[in-house]
Amino acid sequence: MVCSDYGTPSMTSMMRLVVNVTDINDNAPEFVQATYSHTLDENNYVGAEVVRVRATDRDDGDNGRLTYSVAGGDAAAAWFDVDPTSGVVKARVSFDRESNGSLRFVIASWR
Ligand SMILES: [Ca+2]
Ligand SMILES: [Ca+2]
Repeated sequence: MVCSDYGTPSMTSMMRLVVNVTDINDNAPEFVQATYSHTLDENNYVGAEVVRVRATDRDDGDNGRLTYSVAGGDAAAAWFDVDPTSGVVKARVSFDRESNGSLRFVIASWR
């Protein structure tokens, strides 16, 4: 930046201005895939790993740090656990194909 006076001769002074742009939380997390489809053999053991989901967030620091949770009703939460940091989804129950052939649920990511 330069500052000048109106005198004759004009005198000037200069200074350096540094602007640091800080991050705000203006990006929502995005899942790498919009839909994950996975098959699981019935009569699985409780705690069997089903799938690993992953989302990314363009923000920095805490604004880009993610946590995962099962959304979309009590049934989904009764069927599956998702690790809040790793995104690994595990079965909470042993499934029986004859009573539940296809399970659909939603995982949300926050920050
Ligand atoms: Ca964010
Ligand atoms: Ca940002």
